[in-house]
Amino acid sequence: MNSESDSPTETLGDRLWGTVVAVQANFYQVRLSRQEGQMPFSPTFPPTLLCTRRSRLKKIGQKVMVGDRVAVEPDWNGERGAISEVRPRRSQIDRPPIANVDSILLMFALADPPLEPLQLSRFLVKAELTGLTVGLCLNKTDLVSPEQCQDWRDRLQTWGYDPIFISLQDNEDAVKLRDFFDDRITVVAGPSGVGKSSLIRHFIPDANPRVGKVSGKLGRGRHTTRHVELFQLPTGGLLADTPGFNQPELDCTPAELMQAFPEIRQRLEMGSCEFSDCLHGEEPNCAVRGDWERYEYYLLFLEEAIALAERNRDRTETEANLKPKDTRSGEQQYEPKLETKKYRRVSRRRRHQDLQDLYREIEEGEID
Ligand SMILES: Nc1nc2c(ncn2[C@@H]2O[C@H](COP(=O)(O)OP(=O)(O)OP(=O)(O)O)[C@@H](O)[C@H]2O)c(=O)[nH]1
Ligand SMILES: [Mg+2]
Ligand SMILES: [Zn+2]
Repeated sequence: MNSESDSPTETLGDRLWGTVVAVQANFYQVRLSRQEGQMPFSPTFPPTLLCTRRSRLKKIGQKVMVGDRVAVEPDWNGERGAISEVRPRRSQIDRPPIANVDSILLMFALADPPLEPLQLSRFLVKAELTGLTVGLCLNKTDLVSPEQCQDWRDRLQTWGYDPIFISLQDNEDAVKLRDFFDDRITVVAGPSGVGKSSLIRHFIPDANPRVGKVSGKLGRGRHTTRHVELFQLPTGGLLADTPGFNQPELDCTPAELMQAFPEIRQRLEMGSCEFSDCLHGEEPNCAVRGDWERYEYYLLFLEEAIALAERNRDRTETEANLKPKDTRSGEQQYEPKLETKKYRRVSRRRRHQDLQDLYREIEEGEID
């Protein structure tokens, strides 16, 4: 691994290719891929170039987001660039909004904050639901005994995971993560205080991932909550820090939930349940139910998934058949609705709205 192998050489005519690493209002920071015969830090083409978006892309409504692979045409003597094409996205996550993410590294601490199996499971399930590669890193080994580390290792292996144990107090330790990060886009996620930003600072000392100061006006974390940036590792790969949160919402269907447990996947590979639509609860002759540690967590999450499915069904039925009508007395009543509404369009519009809010805040100087 070396810094010259960070991304494949790509050129097309006069255009350069690169990856968007940050978005600031209508400007994009693009990290360029190295061109043949060009030094990685050539003065003519710096490794990152501040770019605008060609108006043709604006006209066709082509958005540019962090993680996008883009073609860039040099402008103003190579000091600036203009994005002229966006490659189709391989993947996209919404929180934080990043395209082409390959993997999620879940980071937890062995102590301070304490490692809680239910919370860890919630994060693991949430990460598995994305369908991306999931890695698990347990930090702060310096705060626990080697025996405690070994106990966690054994326990998590029965869950189907092989965590990487590190302490960021030990300068050599984080090297264990390099192969996981190699040549891909990784999002580092996990609860607050486990060492996510410290990890990024460890690899990229001048990256300075922003640590939240509370913004007076909105009373919420400045930078940490919304600002998205990819940091380039000297050994290859791009990392995104995320703000810690403690209770991820699972919002999945029961069928999706089953697939998010390695223990269930493994049991279904070995045998099948009597009913093809088995939820692995009370059904007879279930191949999944049994004495495995996280079965009770599965049942707990299943209840949530079923409740969510019921809420969605009720809402769909109500909204499909009825439309709200204001009565003369000012009360709202429902009356049959003539036209059916497509719910997906609403959520897409809402997602779009989130980004619009973000841009507006950037322009208003809320986030920089
Ligand atoms: N003892 C010990 N402390 C650590 C280690 N790694 C990080 N810390 C400390 O843990 C605290 C939290 O670290 P951060 O990197 O800010 O944690 P974070 O995950 O980014 O937290 P949020 O941004 O709130 O989500 C800091 O005081 C770090 O110095 C470690 O390996 N051992
Ligand atoms: Mg942080
Ligand atoms: Zn079953």
